[in-house]
Amino acid sequence: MSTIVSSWNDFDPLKHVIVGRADNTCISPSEPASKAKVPLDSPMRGMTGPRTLDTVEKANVQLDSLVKLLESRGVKVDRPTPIQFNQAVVTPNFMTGSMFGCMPPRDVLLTVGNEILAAPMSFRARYFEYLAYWPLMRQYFDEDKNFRFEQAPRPELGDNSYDMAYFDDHITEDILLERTAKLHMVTKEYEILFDAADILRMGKDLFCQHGLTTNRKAMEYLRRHFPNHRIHAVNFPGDPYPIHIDATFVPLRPGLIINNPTRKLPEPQRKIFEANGWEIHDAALSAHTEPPALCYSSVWLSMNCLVLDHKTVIVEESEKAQCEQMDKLGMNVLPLAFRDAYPFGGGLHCATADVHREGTCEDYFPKQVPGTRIDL
Ligand code: DAV
Repeated sequence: MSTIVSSWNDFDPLKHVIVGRADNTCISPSEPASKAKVPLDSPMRGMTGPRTLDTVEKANVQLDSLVKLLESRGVKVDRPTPIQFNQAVVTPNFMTGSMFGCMPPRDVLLTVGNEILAAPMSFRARYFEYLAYWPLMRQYFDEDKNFRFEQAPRPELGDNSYDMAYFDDHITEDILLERTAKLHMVTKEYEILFDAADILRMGKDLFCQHGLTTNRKAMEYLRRHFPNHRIHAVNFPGDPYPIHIDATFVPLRPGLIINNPTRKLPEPQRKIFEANGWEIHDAALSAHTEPPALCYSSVWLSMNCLVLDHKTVIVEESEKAQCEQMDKLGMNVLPLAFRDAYPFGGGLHCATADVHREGTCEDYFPKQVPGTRIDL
């Protein structure tokens, strides 16, 4: 038997990856957590139902072209099995009218070494999304005797899990900015809540964004679940809808990170990077002033790139400034059209989940300093 699953970071040479599919994706009904995510002025507010077939087909064309590009670079690609997402989710604690989709595997699957940990998820509509990945997980389990196939505690996601009074008629973006800077999120500390895309994997250190989809209890859970790792809490004031770290803080290779210039890592949290000689660069501005129609994410998907190795990165092709910046930083940039896929759950990093990268669990931060560590 050979090793199928092994990945410790987002930059070592990529060998095997899961790429999502757009089939059957729904705009799910408003719920406590997504109310907080869908921007106040978005036409998506109040909209629900399956996405139109022409938009699904266009997104799949671009997802398929990502698959072709990866395969041409020698990367093995697996795909999830879309389920009928246009069905209600009913549990003892909540009901909601539909599921979401399986375009962004990064949100669900956290790969740490020989383990893939399925996240609890913080949106009710995404409660059963893991099922789209279970056929692959079963296959890896059969083929790789060291694969640890794990699921984080399933959350209740009842009304106790959210601040149900977070949204009222007087809410404004300024109020949201004030609250998120103070770490007052719509998700409470009632139970362990995280999406996998809030966790940045860098060898022995896991940096977790405290935001709408990941709470402090999740970090404490990760500390106990991964006893050989060091768990850090980071947050990025400036984002009224903080969700997922991968359009905010993105490593390109050991020692080099780009940070969203409108969501800067606070000074005390920068110390660990400075102490270990890492450079943090402001990311280039997006070429766009608006995301595509009916998209949950911001224009900052410009920095949501997929690193293939320490010198190669796939970037959305219209993001010329971002491509140029990465080129100057010494990366070989592979541009790829991907904006038709954005509304289905994000950019190039979101649309993928690591199965195998070369390399081992390195210590990139031998000098640990207070400021981010949840247990220091
Ligand atoms: O900037 O809207 C998108 C992250 C998606 N995984 C943003 C964050």
